[in-house]
Amino acid sequence: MKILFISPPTDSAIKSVIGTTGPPLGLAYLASIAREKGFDARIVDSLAENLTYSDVEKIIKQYSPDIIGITSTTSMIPDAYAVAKMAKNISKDIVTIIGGPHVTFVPELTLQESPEIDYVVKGEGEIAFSGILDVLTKKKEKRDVLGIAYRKENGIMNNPPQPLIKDVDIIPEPSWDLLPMEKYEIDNVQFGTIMTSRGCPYNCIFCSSSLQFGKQWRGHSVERVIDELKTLRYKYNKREIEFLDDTFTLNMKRALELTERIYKEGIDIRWSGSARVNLFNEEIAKNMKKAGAHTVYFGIESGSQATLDFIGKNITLEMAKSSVAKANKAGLHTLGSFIIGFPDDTVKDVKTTIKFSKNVGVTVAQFTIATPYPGTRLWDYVTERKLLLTMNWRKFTTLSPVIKLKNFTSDQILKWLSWAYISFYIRPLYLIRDLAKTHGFVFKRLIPYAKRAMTLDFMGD
Ligand code: B12
Ligand code: SF4
Repeated sequence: MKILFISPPTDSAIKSVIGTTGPPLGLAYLASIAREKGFDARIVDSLAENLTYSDVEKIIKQYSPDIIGITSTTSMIPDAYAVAKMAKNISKDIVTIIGGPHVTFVPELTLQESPEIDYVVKGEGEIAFSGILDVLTKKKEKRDVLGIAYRKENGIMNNPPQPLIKDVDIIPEPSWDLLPMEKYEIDNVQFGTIMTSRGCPYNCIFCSSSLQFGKQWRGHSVERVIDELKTLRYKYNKREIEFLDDTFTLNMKRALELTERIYKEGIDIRWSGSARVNLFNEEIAKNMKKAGAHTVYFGIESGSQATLDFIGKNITLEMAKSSVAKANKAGLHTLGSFIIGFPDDTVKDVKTTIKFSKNVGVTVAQFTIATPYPGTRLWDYVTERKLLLTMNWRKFTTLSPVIKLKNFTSDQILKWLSWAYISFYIRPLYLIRDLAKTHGFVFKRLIPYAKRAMTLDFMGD
């Protein structure tokens, strides 16, 4: 049997917002699962290959798959539906499966919105997906596969969730060979991604990924990570690597061990990863730097303690200052993420956040508008109070207002977003030059994002 995995083409504004893309890692893991079970698999990364719908249609016709597996975030879901429709138009016999951080939390709605989707996989996908393959090869019954939703006569069946994979080392390495690896590059530097752990026990109101991979942190063994890094570096010539873990430093002991090993093995990569300001110290900062890290991301989110408390961030402004200082001292760039436009935010809160972004010491700042992704506490908060302005999923990019705010109109919050970028970046010109000189990768990726925010040209798609 043949499976075609597709990251859909998108005509929306997102592509120009993000400026670049990375490998669809989820599909690469799933392809490995399919291959282990003896299926023939291919992956289409439409974003990386700049494919249009008609290109994808041609590929489907040529490859003639039995199964199509589509991945999607919230803002791309209309594109995912379009791909499913295209597949069914080509042949009604193609089985369509979808997964990812959107459909996980709205499985029934997904099946209602897209009659061309046969199965929804919720949460971590590997085991549930493998279960569907067993159903399709008649080894299992649908009702026995946890973590999926599907159509049945007179309705939709939404099975209970699949338990999290305890030992993540049982997941095979991603099928990099099925991806257009050479296309992932920035300024002629080959770029790759790795996820060394899954899950995060914190409960930030806006966070979708910690719900997708669960509240239980599970790390790959140091050996496994080193193997993957070596493959990326020596087989695919990736010199720049982004660690995609929700919080790389969540298990500080392991983060220290891992960075020590990267250093000892002499793997010459430059990389970036995320930390929490309450889970960071001088030792880890030094180790990260020694192991080739150039940037650490901190979710600082707000300069207003009241907003931080609303988010449930469990950090203080002092922690933020102190951790940023430690990272800077170790020679790391620091990227602070800030969110404005929570439902009750006041002008003072937003001003305080912008001011804090400049005082906290981060070298780079990313500002976004609070966006209630399905599944999150913010989604519940907003929908319970009828504050959702639109169900047009394309607008869920974090750069378009989708919440009715108490103290701002949509236009006003957009202007504040724009002002946040201008205010942060127009200030220290010396710093921008400095970062550009050192080819700060993260900074480069942020430029298109900031540019769009500053031109306020991101309302439509
Ligand atoms: C890397 C990344 C990016 C890269 C994307 C590269 C790429 N081609 O994938 C870039 C920088 C381009 C990007 C952009 C954006 N991103 Co982003 N990104 C991530 C990040 C950090 C990692 C994604 C990843 O590789 N995960 C690892 C893999 C293994 O997980 P996965 O893809 O979810 O796949 C697993 C399951 O979901 C499931 N699954 C997924 N697809 C499928 C398909 C099938 C058929 C099946 C069976 C199962 C299945 O099984 C997989 C294996 O377990 C996640 C956070 C996270 N921890 O996941 C955010 C995340 C996906 N991004 C998010 C957002 C909001 C965005 C942006 C809108 C902009 C922004 N403000 O950040 C844009 C929109 C991009 C778009 N095209 O829609 C949100 C999505 C929330 C949502 N509901 O949509 C996330 C979850 C972060 C968050 N805020 O919580 N992003
Ligand atoms: S710490 Fe990060 S990954 Fe964890 S819940 Fe908060 S935002 Fe999500």
